[in-house]
Amino acid sequence: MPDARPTTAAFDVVIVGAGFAGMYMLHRLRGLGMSARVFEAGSGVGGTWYWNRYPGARCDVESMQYSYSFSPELEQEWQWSELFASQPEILCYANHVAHRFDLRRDMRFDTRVTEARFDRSTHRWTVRTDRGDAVSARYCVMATGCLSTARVPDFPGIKRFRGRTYHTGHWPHEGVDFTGLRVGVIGTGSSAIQAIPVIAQQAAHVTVFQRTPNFSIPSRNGPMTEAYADSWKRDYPVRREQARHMRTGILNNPNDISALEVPDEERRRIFEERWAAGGTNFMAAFNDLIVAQEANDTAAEFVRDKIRATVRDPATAELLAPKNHPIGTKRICVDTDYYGTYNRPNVRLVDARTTPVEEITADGVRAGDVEYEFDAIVFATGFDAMTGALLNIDIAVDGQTLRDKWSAGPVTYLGLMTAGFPNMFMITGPGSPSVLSNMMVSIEQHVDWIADCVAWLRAHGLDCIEATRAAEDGWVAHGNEVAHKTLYPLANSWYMGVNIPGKPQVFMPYIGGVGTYRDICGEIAVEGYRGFALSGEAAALAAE
Ligand code: N01
Repeated sequence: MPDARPTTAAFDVVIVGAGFAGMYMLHRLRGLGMSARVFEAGSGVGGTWYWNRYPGARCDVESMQYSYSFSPELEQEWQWSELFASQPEILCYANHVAHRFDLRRDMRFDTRVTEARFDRSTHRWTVRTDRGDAVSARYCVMATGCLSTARVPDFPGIKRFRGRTYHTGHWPHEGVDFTGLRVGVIGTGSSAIQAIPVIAQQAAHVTVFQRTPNFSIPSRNGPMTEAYADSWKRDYPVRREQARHMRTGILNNPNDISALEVPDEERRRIFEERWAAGGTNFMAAFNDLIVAQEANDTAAEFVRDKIRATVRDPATAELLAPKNHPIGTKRICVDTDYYGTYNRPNVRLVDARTTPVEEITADGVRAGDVEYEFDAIVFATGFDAMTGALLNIDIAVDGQTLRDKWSAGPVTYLGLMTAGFPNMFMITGPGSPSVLSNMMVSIEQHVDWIADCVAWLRAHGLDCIEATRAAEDGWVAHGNEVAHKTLYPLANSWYMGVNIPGKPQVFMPYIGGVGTYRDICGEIAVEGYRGFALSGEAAALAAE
């Protein structure tokens, strides 16, 4: 039934989220002469970089590659100070972009979108917010981010704790001074691995509760030299274009031979070279690390040996060495002195697999039979990834909600749209390379595809686009087939939804590669949006 409640404003497009995706989407739509309104729950732009302000937060994609490519002037004028930019610097960049392109005038901050309804008779969405806005829009673009719904496990007793608690994904803007404090950190994912070394330098004592050890590669971060930045800036158009066709959207110098093709000594030399260079490029050392268990084992054992060589206490080293998942199948971490931090006298590791965190007490954490006393607890416990932010909004069409439709896991066509929800686009949605890629490259590709699509619809007298069930089924089947050719489904990862109790366990991102995916999206558009049902005045006239 159409929603009879009045709306107060009408736009061509409503964009949900003012992270890098929402910002660029707005810029592109303005270029098409379309009106748009951005709603953002935070008080500023930057998305993930607005919220994740924990100590040590930085990007694990090189600064020269983790930046917008849409404006040659912007990429030439901006100066990064480090090889891997820190959270404050990336947030500063986001603010610079918002200012430079005058984006804020179409953004409403501190405003959370709560509900979206589509009316098939008008082909328009009505979008409502927690501040009472009710706006109408032809299209709705969900730029809600893949890792924006922070999650604290349901530990009994959290409210009893007398000290302070923090989640890495919701860090206080004024920062936290841990000087002299006893700190408990729960979790050892990317966020914890970045935060622990920094917190340990400040706190009196840090206890880390580790359920699953992770593989981490040293970042080898350092100051950006002028020569290095210039080498990129001189060659940006060529390098950006190459990156767009890489598997991960990152120029990572892939070595196109099998780890099993080379003698042990040569393999070790190549791993040593990658380890010394640092960063996620380690996983590009050979072409089969993520598809062949035996090849993967060689890389995993190499990293385990590095951990053993770094951590002085053999029992701690063994506990830190991951043995239950292939390397790279949980998101590989990048660190600055993570393993070395366990040599500090003020850092202790607790095995939360054999002694799980059972409750939070007034004074700390009880794991197994031991109560650990803390002044502060840091939950580095991750996110309801990829679907959490979308499903927190009450989205419905013809009485069907997105929550119902995705009750067995997210299904999409290209990760861009989901059948039954016309005119609603997702940026880096489930079913697209998203979190397996350089997000900047994937965001720009999706935004450009969506902008070109709505411009094409307008030019063809159409105003409604919807993924067909058949196309969606085909894409989901293809995504599953590709995922199951890899080792990824072997890990209990948030890629699979395993970290959220009751969440359906399906491999959510598309692992076919950024370049392949871009080609598929491009071909579908060129063929007049194959797999999408199109309607509007022109379609109606043609049918008569
Ligand atoms: O979250 P996570 P994150 N008891 O889900 C543990 C991106 N990112 O915020 O693995 C004890 O990875 C959980 O244990 P387990 C990046 O894509 C990027 O660290 O479920 N422990 C795990 O150790 C990353 O992958 C950057 O057994 C519990 C941890 O909490 C993603 O964000 C930096 C528990 C959660 O790890 C998420 O990373 C930071 C419990 N009950 C993040 N429940 C860079 O660019 C959960 N855990 C560098």
